[in-house]
Amino acid sequence: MRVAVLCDVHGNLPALEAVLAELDREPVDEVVSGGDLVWGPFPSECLELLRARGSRFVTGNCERLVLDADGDHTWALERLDAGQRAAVAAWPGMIELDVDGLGRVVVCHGSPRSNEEILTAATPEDVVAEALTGVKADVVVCGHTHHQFDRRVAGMRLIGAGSVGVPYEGEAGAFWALLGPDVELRRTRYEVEAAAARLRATCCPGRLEELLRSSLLEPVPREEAIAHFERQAGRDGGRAAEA
Ligand SMILES: [Mn+2]
Repeated sequence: MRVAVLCDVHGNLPALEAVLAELDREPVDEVVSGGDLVWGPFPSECLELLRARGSRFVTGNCERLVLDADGDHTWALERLDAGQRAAVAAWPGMIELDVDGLGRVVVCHGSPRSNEEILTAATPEDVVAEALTGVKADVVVCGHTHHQFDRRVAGMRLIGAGSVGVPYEGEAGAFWALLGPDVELRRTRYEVEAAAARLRATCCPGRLEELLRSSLLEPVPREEAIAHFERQAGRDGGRAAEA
């Protein structure tokens, strides 16, 4: 069994289309959306593309912001019909899968206990272990921090799937994870200048221009993004300075 985990699409339809085109060439048994799908320029279109694939969905923190019509997120909510809103509201915080070669896999957004938990490539091991307390899994796949990593902590393998739509990898592309029989951290290339024009044309409000620039057009270095997330979590850069 092979599973594609697509996190943090953030309504970036051209990026999602590029990944799904790759999955047409290399089919998988399951597609799992790891949250933060529907805040961004093409919420309805991204949702429908994944529904058409029979995807399973985990909720992210941005799904709650959209459903609560929080500030700029109101725009995305207005693009979802009643059926779509009900579907999004029902998404679980995590899902479990059995993947040959990997064992019991948990897919979540921030961590199994919170879709706002910040786990990075540099998060100290004791912090990760505490976040995973009580979790019964061989592999935990998370998103939310928009960069890829593959760590072994507390007897488990912790995977950062990266972000399809708004990656902080120091290079452009759509980043995701392929599970089974091992874990492959994947990057799908696409035309980001053309994509940016399509995304801008939606007139999606909020930080779109800043997100496009920092993730795709002039990508900030990965280490800078990791240090930013660690500071945001109150951890003063974690191990990023040593990385
Ligand atoms: Mn998130």
